[in-house]
Amino acid sequence: MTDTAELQPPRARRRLPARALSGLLAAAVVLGVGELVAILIDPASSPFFAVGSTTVDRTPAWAREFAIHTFGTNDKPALFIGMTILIVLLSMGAGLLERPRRPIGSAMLVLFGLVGVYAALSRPTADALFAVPTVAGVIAGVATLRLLVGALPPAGIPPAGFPPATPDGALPRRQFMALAVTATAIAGATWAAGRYLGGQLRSVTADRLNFRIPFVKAADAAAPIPAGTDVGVTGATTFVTPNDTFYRIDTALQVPRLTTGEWQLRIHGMVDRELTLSWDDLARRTPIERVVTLTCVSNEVGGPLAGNATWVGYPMRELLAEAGVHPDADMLLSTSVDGFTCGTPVEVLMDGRDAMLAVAMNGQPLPLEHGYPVRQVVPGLYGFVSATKWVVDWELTRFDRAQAYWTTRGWGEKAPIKTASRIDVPTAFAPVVPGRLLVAGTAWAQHRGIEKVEVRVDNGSWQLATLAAEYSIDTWRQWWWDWEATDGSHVLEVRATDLDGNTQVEERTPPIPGGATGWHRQTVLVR
Ligand SMILES: Nc1nc2c(c(=O)[nH]1)N[C@H]1C(S)=C(S)[C@@H](COP(=O)(O)O)O[C@H]1N2
Ligand SMILES: [Mo]
Repeated sequence: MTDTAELQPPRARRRLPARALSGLLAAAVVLGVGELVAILIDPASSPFFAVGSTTVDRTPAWAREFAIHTFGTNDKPALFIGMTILIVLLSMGAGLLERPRRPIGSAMLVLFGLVGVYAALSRPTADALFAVPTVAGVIAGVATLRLLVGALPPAGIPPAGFPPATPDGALPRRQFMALAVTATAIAGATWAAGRYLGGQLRSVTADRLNFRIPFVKAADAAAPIPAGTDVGVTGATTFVTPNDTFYRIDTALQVPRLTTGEWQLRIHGMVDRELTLSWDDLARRTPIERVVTLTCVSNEVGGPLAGNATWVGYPMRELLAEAGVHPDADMLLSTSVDGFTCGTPVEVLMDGRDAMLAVAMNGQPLPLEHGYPVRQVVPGLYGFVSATKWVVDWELTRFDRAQAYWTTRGWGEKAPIKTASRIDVPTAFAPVVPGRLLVAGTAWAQHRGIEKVEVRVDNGSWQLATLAAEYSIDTWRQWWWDWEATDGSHVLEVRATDLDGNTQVEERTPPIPGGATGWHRQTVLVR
């Protein structure tokens, strides 16, 4: 043992960084090459995004809630950062373990590759070719690792035929550096080319620029938004949410790119007539324009996951009637081009409310993140059971036969939006001076409508807030209340009552399975 240690070149331990770097570069080459090859197959087949998406799909409900609660709509960047940290650590480990005659690191890369292949093949839209980007990436990555580690002076006794390390390690070091720079360049170039060309090849920008918002006849237009739907207080929720601040929630790590030319909607299952609609078939129909407030079931009490927009679209009811829904079909299972599904009660879609296949949002073609070119908007239901973006398939089925994406993950089956209210101003712990103060916020109970909003201070008696003008029962309603603020710390609370007479309950329950309950509370420091 002592012998071997003595034979060890003095610089052996210093090579740890080089080994770790080798592993890191090998992993970068796997991901870069994988990304480039994926453009030939499908963006969803890229090893990085396939693993990310499969992680999202396999995330247990509590972890998703934790992620949304902690990171809000930044849950995607948070996932990417987490994945990157894990990849960096594992690949450095692989590099440290790799030896010319003991390719443990290479074996680890192959193992990670198997995970990547498994993830790619389990994408909802996958075929066998989805394995190719990861396999190509791993081959390139293992070659990179072998070359880099092979160029390092041996750490122990030089194997037969291998030149012993020069005293200063000059030659192997230069060779290693050259290889490392090459590997960095390859990884960077393939990744950049994959992302860039993938985006160009599947660009929908031109399609969206040429998109003509359907002309809505006066009789089918949304009623004008009266003055007075807004409270007009800085910090209070505006009645219409601009597209660029509209909350975005979905499982799509890469925004699906679907042109109007590629878009089709297949209607099948328990129907009299199967239909496949092209964009032109859809655009021939008569559009309606409506103002509807969307809400995410994951919204915590007082949370930001709700938005209100003017939508132009085609009534879902008419398309369902055309297909002829069987009387015993009670679920519309809608599928997005990326495989996400929603199960919506047929009854709700046929009961006369303005459920639509929306194609425009606030006077713009749908933004890509909000479902371009076609998404569903169903007043009164949470997004996860109704608001399928990039929708391409409708299957008429039954709740006792089929399950949608979130119901298989512990969420409710049928999910009407719960009555909710929120204090927007003053914000939590905002410094406030004593005197008259406007408390303002929003409240919603889509498709039932808001009857009243009440506010109380420090467990006092409930006071009626003033309601802003009502637009419709499908939209939220802003409110304000005059408060004579006195010195000290105070707790403001709000509760709303809908037009069915349901008042929000005090009991706090989490968003899962059917939406949070409880009163929004704001602590205010007055001095
Ligand atoms: N294709 C697809 N559509 C989807 C989702 C999704 O993950 N994928 N999420 C749903 C959920 S949970 C909500 S709350 C709404 C949010 O719509 P928005 O992002 O336009 O606000 O979209 C719904 N439609
Ligand atoms: Mo949601």
